[in-house]
Amino acid sequence: MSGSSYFVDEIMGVVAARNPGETEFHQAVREVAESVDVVVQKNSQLAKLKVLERMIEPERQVIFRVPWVDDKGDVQINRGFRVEFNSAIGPYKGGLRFHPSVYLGIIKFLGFEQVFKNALTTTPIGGGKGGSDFDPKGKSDLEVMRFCQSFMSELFRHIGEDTDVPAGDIGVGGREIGYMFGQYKKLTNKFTGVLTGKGIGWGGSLVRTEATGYGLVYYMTRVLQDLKMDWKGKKVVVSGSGNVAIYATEKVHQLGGKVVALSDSSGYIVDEGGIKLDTVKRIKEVERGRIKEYADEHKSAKYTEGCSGIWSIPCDVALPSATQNEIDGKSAQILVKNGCKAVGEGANMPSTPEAVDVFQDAGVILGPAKAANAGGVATSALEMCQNSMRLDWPFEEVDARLKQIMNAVYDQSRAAADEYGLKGNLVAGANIAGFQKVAHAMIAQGIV
Ligand code: NDP
Ligand code: 2IT
Repeated sequence: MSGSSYFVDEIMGVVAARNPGETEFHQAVREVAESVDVVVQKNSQLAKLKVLERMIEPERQVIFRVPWVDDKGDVQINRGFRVEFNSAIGPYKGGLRFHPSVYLGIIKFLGFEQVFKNALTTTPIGGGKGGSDFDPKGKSDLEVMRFCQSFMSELFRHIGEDTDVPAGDIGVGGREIGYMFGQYKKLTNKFTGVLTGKGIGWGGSLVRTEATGYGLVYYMTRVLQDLKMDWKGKKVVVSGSGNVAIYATEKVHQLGGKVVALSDSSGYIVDEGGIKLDTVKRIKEVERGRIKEYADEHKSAKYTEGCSGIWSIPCDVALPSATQNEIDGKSAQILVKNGCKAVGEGANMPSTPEAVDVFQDAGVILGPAKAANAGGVATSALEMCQNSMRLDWPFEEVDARLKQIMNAVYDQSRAAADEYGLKGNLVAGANIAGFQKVAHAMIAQGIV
């Protein structure tokens, strides 16, 4: 794709001038602008009503101080964010990320992408994102609790079950959601579906824990079908070893594939016989340890320091599920050279623009994050639905709905790509389909 169109240049000029230094946000906007250029050229109303120009400006952004006291009695100060990006099709919805790299540019790229992703899910949710530069790694449960309580002591006034419904992302799982929910309930005296990813038995939905990883594999099953392939006997490399990576691995194994590698920010493990997921779940979910410990327990496995080397392992399918820009152009070239046929983005924006070009030029099918990892937020929407009804659906029902949604995400993206003569370009297809749905709602609701 070329960024040379007048429309794209104009959008990018505005984004760069108004959001200086926020490079991840610029990257996310450029990709969407390049994809929807053809749509805007065809429909003069979109240009006249400045629909994309409005979409790139968040409806509301909140930045706040998060003071807390560590176990030594020292005062710590972090920064909290919530960016409420777009509410055209429903309440703001999107996760909270706790990671030392968090700054406004990360939250804005995530919030912007969430708008289109959520539109693709077929459920009525707008887009938002939040988080903090707090690092949960190495903190005690009590420190995490005190941080979460302080974070919610400000966030609570901006959210609500019909306004903005946060959830998890990197560094935010069931433990953190529990502490934040407890504080929200105490401050408001209300038990509502204000957060998703809650525990089972107190408002959480079955399948939400598994949903992003399972959904990614359901989506990639459709990609493989188009390539006249299935998972049986396929070698799969998954990066990360958190929530998304673990449940993507579980579903690949259930469908007959073999995941041979996982990673964390320190390094990666290779186990050619197939990753033993019970060990990973214990190390990561129970002990909160490092992936290196897997190789100490399983002599069949080898650990290597540094995470980018994971892409040099030959595989049929790659599922990057750690973080943004984890596959650069060079890593993409190695994957292609080693015969990788398809890439499914479990993480948000894991492929750099150079990597995307390499995959597309080589005919490797790329399932973009907005579509491929939409199963997590889609199941959050199902949790909201169950909370509103004050009912809990069985596992099989939520899983069947998730599968149905992932099929719909895929069908809409493929149809949009076909309509604009971009057959097989699921990146453009997802961007166009998501954009059209949000644009339609924004136009109907006037200039607000
Ligand atoms: P977790 O916190 O559970 O796990 C994150 C994993 O990625 C860990 O293995 C972590 O390693 C690794 N990682 C994080 N940051 C970096 C980094 N800068 N460099 C290398 N590795 C890193 O998060 P999730 O599994 O929930 O999220 C993973 C990705 O999936 C993110 O991009 C997230 O936005 C996306 N996503 C998550 C959804 C969800 O429902 N949870 C839904 C849709 C997308 P370490 O422990 O060393 O930090
Ligand atoms: O990136 C994502 O879609 C998520 N982190 C999940 C958000 C949610 O609201 O479930």
